[in-house]
Amino acid sequence: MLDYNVPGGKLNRGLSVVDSYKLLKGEEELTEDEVFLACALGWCIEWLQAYFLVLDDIMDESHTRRGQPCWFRLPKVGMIAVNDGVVLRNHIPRILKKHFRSKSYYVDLLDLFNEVEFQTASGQMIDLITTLVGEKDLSKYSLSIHRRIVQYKTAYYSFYIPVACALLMFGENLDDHVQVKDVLVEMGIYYQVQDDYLDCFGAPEVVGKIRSDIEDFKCSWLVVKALELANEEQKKLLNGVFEDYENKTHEKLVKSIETHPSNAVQAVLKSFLGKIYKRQK
Ligand code: GPP
Ligand code: MG
Ligand code: MG
Ligand code: MG
Repeated sequence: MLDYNVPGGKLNRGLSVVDSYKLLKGEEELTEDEVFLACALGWCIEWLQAYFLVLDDIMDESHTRRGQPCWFRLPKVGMIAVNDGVVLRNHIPRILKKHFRSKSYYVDLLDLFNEVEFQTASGQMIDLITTLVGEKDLSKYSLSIHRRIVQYKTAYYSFYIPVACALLMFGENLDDHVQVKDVLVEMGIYYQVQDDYLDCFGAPEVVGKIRSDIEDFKCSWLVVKALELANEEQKKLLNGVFEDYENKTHEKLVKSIETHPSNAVQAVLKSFLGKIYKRQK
């Protein structure tokens, strides 16, 4: 179950802990112990992601993930996948306890993972109740509700938590990094807009999953924008609108990153942004 669900993704989230920590240290080489701890935190985030995806695929009635059938689609698995999700989730505090219990930032790490899980589940809740099958009430679909959904269901666990882990390991207090959080949340929103776009226009063999947002009647960025712009040749139009959105957002994020006083923090944020700009999967 672990081999099927934990590896196989892009590992952006996990690797970002290690990359961010390296950038924060600057010239100084990482010790073997530091590399190990940063990797352990990176894997905790990949475990968290595996837990979310196993359950999200059941809720979204998806068919494939990372180029293979969704875990719950395997005949011998089915709804046992719900318990597997819980088991995946339970690995996180166990890994943290094993490797971090003596650290001064242990409580902050536990608190961070708990808070981010709550934010993600809250986002998932709004995603699901906005999408009530049968209701098909488009009047609820707006850019502001879309923004709220994607901020909570994606941005915190995909963008904020990797950098927050690196900052905690580096001895920082997260309350001193509100600007970093704001930039990462914006980046996460952009990432989920890309996900919405790729759900419809991406190549399934590259993205690794078969589209499902239209069938699921999801409050996706595409429908929200289409509604805003209304009628005729929406598909063609949306393509152009997305490119425009991608370029403008990138420009805005770079500008906002460049106002940060620390070059190391700027490097952390820019390296993360570099990983997702114009992504194909
Ligand atoms: C992505 O939404 C959001 C998640 C995977 C968070 C799930 C949260 C839970 C508490 C289970 P998505 O459905 O658009 O992702 P994908 O396109 O990868 O299925
Ligand atoms: Mg979903
Ligand atoms: Mg999904
Ligand atoms: Mg999606």
